[in-house]
Amino acid sequence: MAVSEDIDAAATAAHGLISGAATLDALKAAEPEILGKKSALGQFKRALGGLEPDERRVVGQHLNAVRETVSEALDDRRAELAAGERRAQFEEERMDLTEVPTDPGLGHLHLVTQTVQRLEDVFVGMGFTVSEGPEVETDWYNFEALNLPKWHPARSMWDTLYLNLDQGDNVLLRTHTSPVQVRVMQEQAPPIYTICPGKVFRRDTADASHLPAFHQIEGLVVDEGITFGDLAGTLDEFTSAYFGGAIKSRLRPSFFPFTEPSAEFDINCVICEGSGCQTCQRTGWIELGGCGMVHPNVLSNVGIDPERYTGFAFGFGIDRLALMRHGIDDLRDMFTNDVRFLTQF
Ligand code: FA5
Repeated sequence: MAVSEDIDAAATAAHGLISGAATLDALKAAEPEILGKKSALGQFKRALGGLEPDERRVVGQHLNAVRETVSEALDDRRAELAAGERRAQFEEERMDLTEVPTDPGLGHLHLVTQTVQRLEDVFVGMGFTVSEGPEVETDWYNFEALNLPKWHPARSMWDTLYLNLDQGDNVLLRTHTSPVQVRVMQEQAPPIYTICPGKVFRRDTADASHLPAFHQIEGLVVDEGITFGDLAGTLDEFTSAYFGGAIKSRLRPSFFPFTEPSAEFDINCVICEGSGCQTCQRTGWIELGGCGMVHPNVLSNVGIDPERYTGFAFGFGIDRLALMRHGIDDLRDMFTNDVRFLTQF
């Protein structure tokens, strides 16, 4: 039948267009010519109306079968080209993750860690050991054992963060490193010469000289015959070992419930070395921390005989110490983790 042969010839041409399209775009551009209304196969469809009913049925069936084959071939080719183009794209965008940068820019210890290590070196050189304690404490270690019963007004010196563990106000984030001295005294009989560095927490709003989480270092000595003179000498020795011989320390009367007598200790301003400048408000001195002779009640609380032993303790802020030593304006700069700042130290 002549019409059927023409249809087959048109189908062959259509398959030729399909397999000849090398890209998805080319295939899309050829689609009107393959199965579109104006394509040969499209025109046969329109011409069916002019045939006799019998012939129309036969030719119609043949045309439908052919169009279906062409349509399937078109779909297959489209999928094949799409997969090929995706593969090519992946290949082009593939990243070589084994690539090693020529300058990996090795990091270094954080300024606070460096400061802790330097402090430890100085005190270990003076014969102290290093002790650690938990950051989550009970009220007893953080306050009661340190001669701060629940009703003591001096508790307000430490704005405390309590943990909600259904235990009332019993579990808290330690507000200072002083609870570590209690733990050391419980575990170890005198003589004790130790320092306790660590992280502490307070409900303080962050500003240039305050952080809600900061670092302290505690010093504790308990032995026979320890006097206030030993405390002053140790702090002075530490000051020149850490800051250099030009910087001296001094003690001013103060109050802490766990030491009696108590003092604040100041050092010569590290910026002007004592001559007076803006940083030290022209006094030549900067406050570093608190200290004093361990209160007899604290010794009794941990089972050490205060008639036989005496001791001293001191505690100061490590972050503020690093700030002073390096002339940093704002404590917060140390923890916003801007590498441009951190790589300076
Ligand atoms: C104490 O915490 C006492 N435990 C110190 C002590 C130990 C006294 C042993 C006597 C014997 P104070 O609350 O003053 O004391 O804190 C000590 C130091 O921590 C301060 O001098 C300061 O350097 C630092 N500090 C306090 N609050 C902050 C804060 N929010 N951010 C950064 N540093 C702080």
